[in-house]
Amino acid sequence: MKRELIAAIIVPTLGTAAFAQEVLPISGPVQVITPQVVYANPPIRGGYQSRAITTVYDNLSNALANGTGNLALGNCNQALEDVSFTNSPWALPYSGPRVISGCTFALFALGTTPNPSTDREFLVFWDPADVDYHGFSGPGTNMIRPGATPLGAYIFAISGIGTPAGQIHVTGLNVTLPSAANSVFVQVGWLSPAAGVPADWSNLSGLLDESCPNINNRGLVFASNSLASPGGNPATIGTTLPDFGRDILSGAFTSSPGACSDAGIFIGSANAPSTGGQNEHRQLLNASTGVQTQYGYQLLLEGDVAPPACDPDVNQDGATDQGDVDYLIIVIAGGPNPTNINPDFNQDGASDQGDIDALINVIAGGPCP
Ligand SMILES: [Ca+2]
Ligand SMILES: [Ca+2]
Ligand SMILES: [Ca+2]
Ligand SMILES: [Ca+2]
Repeated sequence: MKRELIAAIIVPTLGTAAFAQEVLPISGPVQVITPQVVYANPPIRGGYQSRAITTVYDNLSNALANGTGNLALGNCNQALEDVSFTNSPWALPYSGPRVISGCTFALFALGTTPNPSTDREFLVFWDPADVDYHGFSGPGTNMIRPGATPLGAYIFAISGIGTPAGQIHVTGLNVTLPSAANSVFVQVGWLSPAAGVPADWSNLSGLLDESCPNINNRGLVFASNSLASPGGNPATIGTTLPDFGRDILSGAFTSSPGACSDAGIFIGSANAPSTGGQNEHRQLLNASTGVQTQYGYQLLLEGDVAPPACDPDVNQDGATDQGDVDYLIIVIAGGPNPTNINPDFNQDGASDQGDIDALINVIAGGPCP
């Protein structure tokens, strides 16, 4: 049980088709039917039209090809990863709604084949205001504010995952980020079916799939999309700190943190993230590719991204007025275009009267096309 890293084979399974609900474990697509999401909170979505669904955080898509995607974390049933939208389409000052609607996450299983009667998988999304790797109330305390309400919590009862498990793709999530937050924390792991719907996700004591000390058959998969060196950012879209929370279920440790007495809770510490021992404020460095590399939890998040706002100051003189309309008319008529703007202002593929009309509308205070 001292072995903390267990190599697990993750078969590349993530397809490009956008199915409504799917999982892609090692043996091919398996539908995640709606009832398999047994709990979702909060089921609220704002009244706006969906735009393009795109990746807003990615520490997963390159991992199988680049040789880092087969590193699984044992001795724990849950992890807590920070996701910053720095280096993401959602980076502030992004002003549109930010709703996480899809997620791909990686789990591993050894021994018995996971099934809904013995295992459930969960994803919980936290407001960064409710989480601190250093301990929410100081060193030695829970990283998550006790009793806090998550931004969203999902339990999956997935059939058909073989051993080892792989990348699980789920859609239909509905997690709205606070407008001022440039990050979100993701709590992920394995829940006992007997746990039902936990009343307090900050404390899963007695509710995880395995008890403490665990038998090390259920874990989480880490990787580096970027092959960043130690201290760097393993994600290629978005950013994660080296830190993560690891709720250790090892019988090798007898004193807190990381002991059976705090199983189900992530215990914070003030120090830099540890690479070993029983400290639950951790980081993971590995050299599976021959070079020491910073790893993070293998995770990809998707959501709506509004197109960039249009710029009606097409002649770039600092004012938005009739001069811009005149400028666009000339460009569309085949005249000079010294500011090198794209005359297809409404982005419909043609440069014509419709663009002039759209520009007039924007200058009059209307929305960008
Ligand atoms: Ca991290
Ligand atoms: Ca713990
Ligand atoms: Ca102008
Ligand atoms: Ca046009």
